[in-house]
Amino acid sequence: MADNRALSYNEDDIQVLEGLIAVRKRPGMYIGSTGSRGLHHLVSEIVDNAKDEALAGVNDRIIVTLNPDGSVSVEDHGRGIPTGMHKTGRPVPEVIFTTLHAGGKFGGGGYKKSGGLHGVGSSVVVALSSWLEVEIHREGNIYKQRYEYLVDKNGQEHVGKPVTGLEIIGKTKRTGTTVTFKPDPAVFTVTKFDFETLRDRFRETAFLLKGLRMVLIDKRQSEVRKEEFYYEDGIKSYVDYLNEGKNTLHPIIYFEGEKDNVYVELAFQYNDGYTETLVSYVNSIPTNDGGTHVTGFKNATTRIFNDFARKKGYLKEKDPNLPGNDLREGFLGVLSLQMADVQFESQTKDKLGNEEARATVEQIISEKLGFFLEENPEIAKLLIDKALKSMLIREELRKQRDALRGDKKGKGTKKRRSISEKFTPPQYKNPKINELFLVEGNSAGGSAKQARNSEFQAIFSLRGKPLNTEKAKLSDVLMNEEFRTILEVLETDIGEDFSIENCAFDKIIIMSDADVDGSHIQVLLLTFFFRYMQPLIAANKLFIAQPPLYQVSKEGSRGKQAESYYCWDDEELQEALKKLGKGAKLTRYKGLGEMNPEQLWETTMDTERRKLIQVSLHDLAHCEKMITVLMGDKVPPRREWIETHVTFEVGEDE
Ligand code: 0R9
Repeated sequence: MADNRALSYNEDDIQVLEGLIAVRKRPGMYIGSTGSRGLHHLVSEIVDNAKDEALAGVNDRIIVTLNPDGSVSVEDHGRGIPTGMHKTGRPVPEVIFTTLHAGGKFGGGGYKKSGGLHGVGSSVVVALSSWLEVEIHREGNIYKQRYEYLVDKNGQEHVGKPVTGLEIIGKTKRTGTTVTFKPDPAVFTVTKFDFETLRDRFRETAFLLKGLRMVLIDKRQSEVRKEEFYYEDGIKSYVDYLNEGKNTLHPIIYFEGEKDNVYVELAFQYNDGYTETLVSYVNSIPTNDGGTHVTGFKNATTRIFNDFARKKGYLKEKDPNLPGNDLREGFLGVLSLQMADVQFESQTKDKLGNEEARATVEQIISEKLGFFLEENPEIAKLLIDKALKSMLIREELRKQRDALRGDKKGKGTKKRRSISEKFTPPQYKNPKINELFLVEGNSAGGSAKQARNSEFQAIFSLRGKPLNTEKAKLSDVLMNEEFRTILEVLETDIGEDFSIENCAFDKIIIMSDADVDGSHIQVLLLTFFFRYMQPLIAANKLFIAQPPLYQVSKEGSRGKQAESYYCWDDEELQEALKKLGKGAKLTRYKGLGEMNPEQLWETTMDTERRKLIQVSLHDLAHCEKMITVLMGDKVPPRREWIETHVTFEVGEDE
C-alpha cells in the first residue's frame, strides 16, 4: 500500500457551514432519492467514514448490523472519533453529526485519501433519521451521544437535536466508532434495507481494500444471517470472481506502483470471450464512465503491446499498429487508484478528472507491463496472436458489412431500399426525439405499427428469440440479421466503434410480453446492449416498456358512463375491482398481441400515459457478473444462482 499515515485532525479544523434543516427540506439534493437507493445511500455515507479509517491504515474491520427495529449499526475498529471540545464549545462528535459540511478535511486536515466528500455525510444521515446514536471507544472510555428529530409543543421542528451530552458510559480496551441510526419513515418511501444490495456492495469494498474485513449481519428475523468478506489478495481475487464461469487464458497478472502520491493497482486476466471489461475505481468509488486513469491505462497497454510486437517481429515495419480494441478483446481487469484531492468530471462522480492520474497510471503500467512481457514471452505471444486474429476478423467483417450496406443503398436505384421488411421508420429524422420500439413477434409488431405516432416512433418486429450474444462469436453477432438491422437502424457501430453522437434515436424501447418468454427476450436484448453498446445504456437511452397486466371495465347503464381501468399489478387490480363493483369485466392480457392498436397506444406507447423502466448501469461489476452467470456457457454458477434466488411454485398458467 501507499503511505497510509493519516494526518491528524486538529479539533479547530472543523468549519461550520450550514444547517440540517436544508437537508430535511430537500433530501434529494443530498442523497439523490428518497426511495430504496437513497435509503441505502445512508448506510454508504457512514460506511464511507469507516472506510476512510481503513484507507488510512488504522481500521481492519467494518461490521454492519440490520437491527429488528429497522435501525442499522455501523461499527469500525479505527481510532475512534476525537472526543475533545471544538472551538464552538461543543464536543467534536456533536459538531460532526449536527453540522452540515462538518468534516476534518474542510478545515484542511483530515485524510489524505478519501472519496472527496467523506466525513461530510454523517450530518446528512442524522438529518434524515428519526434518531442516531454514536458510541466511541477511545482512550479507555466508551462515550455515547444521541440525536433526534423532534417537533416541540410549539410545533417547532428540531433536526438532529442532541438529546444527551457526550456521556461516558463505560470502560473499554479497544478503539473504534459505532453509529446506529433509524431512517425516518416520514422521509423515505422505502424503509426496509435489502440484504443482497448491501452484501454486493460490501463484497466490492472488501475486494478493493485488501485486508479489510467486511461483515454484514441481519438480525431482523429469528434466524440471524451473516456474511463476511475478507480478501488478502484484494483486486486479484476480484478478477478471479468476475471471471468465474469463463474460460481464462493465463494466470491473473497484477501490477502495483506509486508515484507522486498516487497509488495504482491493476489486476487482469484474458478470457476467450470477445468483450472487454475494465472495472475502475478511485479510493474505492466506482468510476463507471472511466476518466483520466482509464485513458492512461489504455494508452499504456496499446503502446507497450505494439512496441513489444514490433521488437519481437510479430509486427513487421510496414504493418499498421494493433488497435487498442483488438488488444483488449477478452480482457477483464480491475484498476484501482488511491489518491488525495480527487476531482470528478461529472456530478454523479462517475468519471475521474485529475490530469496527474493519467500520467501516473500510464507511466506505472507501461513500466510494469513492458517488464512483464519480457519476462513472460509465452503469455505475451498468446495475447499478441489473439489481437492479430481479432484485427483480421474485424477487418474482414467490416468489409463484408460495407459491401452489404453498399448493396442496400441500391446502386442505380434512386430510392434507398428499406433496411428490413420488419423495420418501419419514423416519418422525420430527429435523433433528439425519435423512438425505436423493439417488439416481440409479428402480430404485436403489426399492432404497434398501427398504434404508433408515425412522426417519431419506429417499429422493429423481432422474429422469435434473439441470439444469446454472451455465447456467440463476434462474427456471428455481426452477421446476425436481427442485430445487424438494429445496428443499421441506430446508425452506430458496436464496441469501440460505437458512437453515441451518431445514434439516430433518443430512446430504444424493448417491448415484449409480460410472460416468461417476454422476459427471456428482454434479457437477451439487454445482454446484447450491455456487451456491445454499453455507452447507449450509460447515456440513459435504453428502456423497457411495461404493458398492463389487466383491464377492468364496466358498460354504462342508466345515465352512468362506461368506465375502464388498466392495471399494472395486483394491488391496482383490487382497487379497480372495488371501484367498479359488481358486474365489472376483467380482461387479463397474456401478451401484447391481445391488445388492439388503440389499447396498445394508450397503455404502452403514448408518451403521456405509458410506464417505462429505464435501464441503468449504476453497478458495472454487478452487471458483468450477472450476465456471465445467467447468460454464459458454464452451468454450475447459474444453477447455484437459481437455487439461492428462485422459489419454484406451481403457477396457474405455466
Ligand atoms: C462507524 C462510522 N465511523 C465513523 O464515522 C468514523 C469517523 C472517524 C474519524 C476518526 C476515526 N474513526 C472514525 N470513524 C479520526 C480520528 C482521528 C483523526 N481523524 C479521524 C484521530 O484520532 O486523530 N473521524 C472522521 C472525522 C473526524 N474523525 C474528525 F476529526 F473530524 F472528528
